[in-house]
Amino acid sequence: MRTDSPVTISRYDYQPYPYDIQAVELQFDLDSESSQVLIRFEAHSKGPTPTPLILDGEELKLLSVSLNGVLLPTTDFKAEENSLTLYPKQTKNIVEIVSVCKPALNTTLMGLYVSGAHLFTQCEAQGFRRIAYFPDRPDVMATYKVVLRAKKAHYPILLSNGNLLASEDLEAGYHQAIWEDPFPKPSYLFALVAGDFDVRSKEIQKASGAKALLQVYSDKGDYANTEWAMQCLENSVRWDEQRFGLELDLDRFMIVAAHDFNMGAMENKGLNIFNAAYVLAHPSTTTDSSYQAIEAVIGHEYFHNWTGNRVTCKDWFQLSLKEGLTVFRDQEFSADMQAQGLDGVEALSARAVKRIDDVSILRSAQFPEDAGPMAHPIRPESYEEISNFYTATIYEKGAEVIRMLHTLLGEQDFQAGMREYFARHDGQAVSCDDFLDALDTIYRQRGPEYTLETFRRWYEQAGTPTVAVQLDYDETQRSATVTLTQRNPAVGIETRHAHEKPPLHIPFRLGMLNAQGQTQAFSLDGQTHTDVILNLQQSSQSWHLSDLRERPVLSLLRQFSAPIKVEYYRSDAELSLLAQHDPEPFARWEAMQLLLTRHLLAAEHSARQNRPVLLQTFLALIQDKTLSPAYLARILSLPSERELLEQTRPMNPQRVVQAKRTLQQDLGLGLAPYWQELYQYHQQSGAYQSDALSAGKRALKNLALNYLAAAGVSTALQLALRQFNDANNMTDQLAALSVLVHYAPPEHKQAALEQFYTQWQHKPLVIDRWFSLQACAPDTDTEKVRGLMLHPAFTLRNPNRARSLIFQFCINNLGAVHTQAGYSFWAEQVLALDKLNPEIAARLARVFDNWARFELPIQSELKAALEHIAAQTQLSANVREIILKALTL
Ligand code: B3K
Ligand code: ZN
Repeated sequence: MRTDSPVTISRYDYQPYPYDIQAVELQFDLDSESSQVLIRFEAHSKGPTPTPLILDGEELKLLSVSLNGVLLPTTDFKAEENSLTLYPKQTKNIVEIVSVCKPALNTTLMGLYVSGAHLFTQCEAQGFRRIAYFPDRPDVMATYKVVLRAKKAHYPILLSNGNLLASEDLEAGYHQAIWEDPFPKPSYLFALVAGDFDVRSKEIQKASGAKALLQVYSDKGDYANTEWAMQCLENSVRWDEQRFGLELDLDRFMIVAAHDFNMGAMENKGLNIFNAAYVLAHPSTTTDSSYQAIEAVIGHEYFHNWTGNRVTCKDWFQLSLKEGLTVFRDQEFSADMQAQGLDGVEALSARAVKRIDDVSILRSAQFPEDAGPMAHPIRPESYEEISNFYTATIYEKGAEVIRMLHTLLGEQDFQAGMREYFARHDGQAVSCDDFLDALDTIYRQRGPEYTLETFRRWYEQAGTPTVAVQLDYDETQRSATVTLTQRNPAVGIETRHAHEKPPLHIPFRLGMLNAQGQTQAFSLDGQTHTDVILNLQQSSQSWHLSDLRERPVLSLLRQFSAPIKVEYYRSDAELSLLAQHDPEPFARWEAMQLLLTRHLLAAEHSARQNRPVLLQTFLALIQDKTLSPAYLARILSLPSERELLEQTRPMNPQRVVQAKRTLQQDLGLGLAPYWQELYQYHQQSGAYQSDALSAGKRALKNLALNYLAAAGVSTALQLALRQFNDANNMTDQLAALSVLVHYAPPEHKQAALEQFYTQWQHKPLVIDRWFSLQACAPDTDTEKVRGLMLHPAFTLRNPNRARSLIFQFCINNLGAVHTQAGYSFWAEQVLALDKLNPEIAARLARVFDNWARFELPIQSELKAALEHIAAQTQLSANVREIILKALTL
C-alpha cells in the first residue's frame, strides 16, 4: 500500500538499461511462511565507466549483498523501499544477493504466493521484484538456471521454466530440482510452481520430427478434468505449425492450474500458469462457452511462446505488440477450429459466429473504455501503474488493428511479414514500430502507393472513429458514388484541449444487394466486384461504382473490417431485408442488431407499434434452413444491456433494463409456437459432445426456452425444471437454473438454488457460477449480495469468487446496482479489495469510469462515491490512478 504522490511514466523517458545481464542463477529454499532466495548474475557495463547498478525490489527482506565475491558492508550499497543500488568499480561484475519473501502473507497474488497447498509465482508485469532484487524490466533478457529446494512431503513436485536438469533427495526430508531455460528471457517470464499435483502427459512429434512432452498439472483428483486442456494444447501446437510455420522450441511444455489467480493465465516460458477456470473441463461441470474460452486461452498462452516470448517488448508501452498480435492469433485459431471440416457457406457462417462473439466483447468492453477517462491508444503515451493497462484497448482493439493489417496484406503477405519480423528480431525486445516496419517492407513490394505510414496512426490515436456513409445513386447512368467521411474526435483527457485528430487508414469492406436481397455486382476501377475493400485514408473520400442494374442496398463494414462506428440511415424495411438476405453473415447479424437496437431504444409506444417488422424478420430467420443453430442463436439474441446503455444519451440504465424485458416478452409471446418447436427440435440425446454444432444446438434451444419463460408461457417453467433435473451437462443445467432464477416463483427458485449448491458444493468453479447467477438475478439487491458474502463458500481473497459475486453484481445487474445503496456497496468493496489485492481492486474501480455520461441524479451520486474513495488516505497506486483519472474528467 503506497501513499506517496503518483509518478507518471512517459513513453519518451525510455533509457536502455546500462548493464547487460547474463546467466541468472536462482536458488530457492521454499516454505509457505518464509522463502529464502539467492540470486546470482553477471552484470557487464555497456559503457566504459561503470554507473550505479540499480535493482528493483519490493517487500523483500534483504539478508546479504556480494559483489565479485566480496560480501558488502551496508555502507557500500543503498537499500531503499523499492530498490537496491550497488556501486561497481569495474565493468564486469558478479552480483549475489540473498533475500526473503513471505508467500503466505502475499494476498496480492503477484510474486511468490500460496494457493491451496501449493506455491505459485506471477511476475508479469512487475512481480519478479517481489521475489528477488533484479532489473525487473522486459528489455533485460538473460538465461536462467533455477534450483528449487523444499520439504518433499509438502511440495513433492517442483517446476520451473525450461528443462529439468536434475532432481534429488536431500537430508531431513528435503529434495531439490534443477531447471534450466536455454532461451534468454525477461524476468516477467520467470515462473516456479511447488506442490502436489495430478499430471496428464502426452508425447508428441513436432513438425520437424523431434519429440516434445506436453503436460497439464492440476489439483489431486482433477486428472479427469484435464483431457480437454491437453487436446487444446496439442491443437495449438499443430495450428501454429500449420498456419504460421512456428514450431514449439522446447522439449517440454507445461500448464499448471491454480485456483487463486488474478487473470486468465500467464505465458511463462515453458511453464504456463493458468487460472483453473481456463484449464479444468468436464461436461457435467463446464459450459460450452467455458469449453471455448479454455480453447482460446490455452491457444493464446501457447502462441505467446513466439509472439511475446521469443520476441518480447522493449518497454511496457509496447504491450500490444505481444497482446494484440496474440489475441488476433487466438481468435483465428478458434475460428479455424470451429470451421474445421466445413467448407463454403457453412465455414463462413462458423467463422462469423466467432467474429460476432469477438465484436460483441469489443463493443461492450472496449468502445466504452475508448470514450471514457481511461481512453488510450493501443500504444499508450503514459501510465502510473502498468497493471492498469492490461486493458480491452491493448488486447481487443490491438487485435483489431492486427486484423486490419491482415486484411490489407492478405494471408500470404501477412505471413511473409511475420517471417520478416522473426528474421529481424528473434531473441530481441522490440517495439510496435519494429513490427510495423517488417510488415511495411512486404507491403511496399506491391508498388509506391502501398505503405503503412497512415496506418501507424492507429498506434497513436485513442477513440473509436466514426465513418459516415453517403450513397448517391444515378438512375440514368446506373452508377453510384459512395462517400466515406471519418471523424476522430478528442476523447478522454484529450477533450481538455479539444482537437480533431488526423485521419486513419480504415479498410472498409463493402458489398451490394438488390431490392430482392440478391447480390448485386458492380464495377470499380474497371473491374467487376461483388465485395470490395475501400481504403479510406483521408478525412473524406468518394468511390464511383458503375454497371449497377438497380439502386443498391449497401452491405457495410462486412466482417467488421475495422473497429469503428458506422453512420448511415436505413429504413426498418432495408434492415430487415439485409437481416434476411445479406450473404455476408457478419453484416447480416449486424443488420438485425441495428433493427433490434432501434426498437429497444425507441419510445415504448412507437416501438410496440412497429413490432410486426421484428416478428416477421425473426420468423423468416427461424424458417431459414440454411442457417446453423449457432448462428441462429446469435442473430435471434438481443444486444446486451451494456451495449444498449452505451447508446442512450444520457445513459439511463433503468430504461434499458425495462426495454429489454418488454421486447423479450413480446418476441416470446409473438413467436411462442416457434420457440416451442425450436426447443423440441434441438433436444439432443446421447452423451455430451463439446463440438461447435452440438454447442450451437444447445445455445439455440436454451435461447428458445428463455423467450418462452420471458413471455410467461405456462409450460416454460416445467420445461426448465425438467431440464434442470435431467441435464447431462452444465450448459443445459445452468441455462435451466437461470430461467428458474429469473422467472420462477421465489420458493421454486430457492429450492433449485439449494439443490444446485448441494450437488456442486465441492466444485469451486461451479460454485462461482452459482454466485454469479444470483448476483445477476432481477430480485437481487445489495442486501442480498451482502447476505451471499456471509455464505461460508464466499471469500474476497479468491479473485474468481470476488469476480463471480461482486463484479457480476456491479457490472451486470444494472437494475440493482444503479441505486444509492449499489454505489455505496461498490465503493466499500473497492476499498476492501484494495487492502488485499490492488490489481483486482483497480478492475472493480473501473466499473463506473463513465459516470459523467449518466443521467441525473445518477451522475452526482456516482461522483460522490468516487470522491469517497479518493478521500481515503491509504489507497494503492492502482486504485488511485483509476479514481483520480475518472474524477479529472
Ligand atoms: N500476459 C498475461 C497478462 C499478465 C497481466 C499481469 N497483470 C496474460 C496474457 O495476456 O496472456
Ligand atoms: Zn496475452
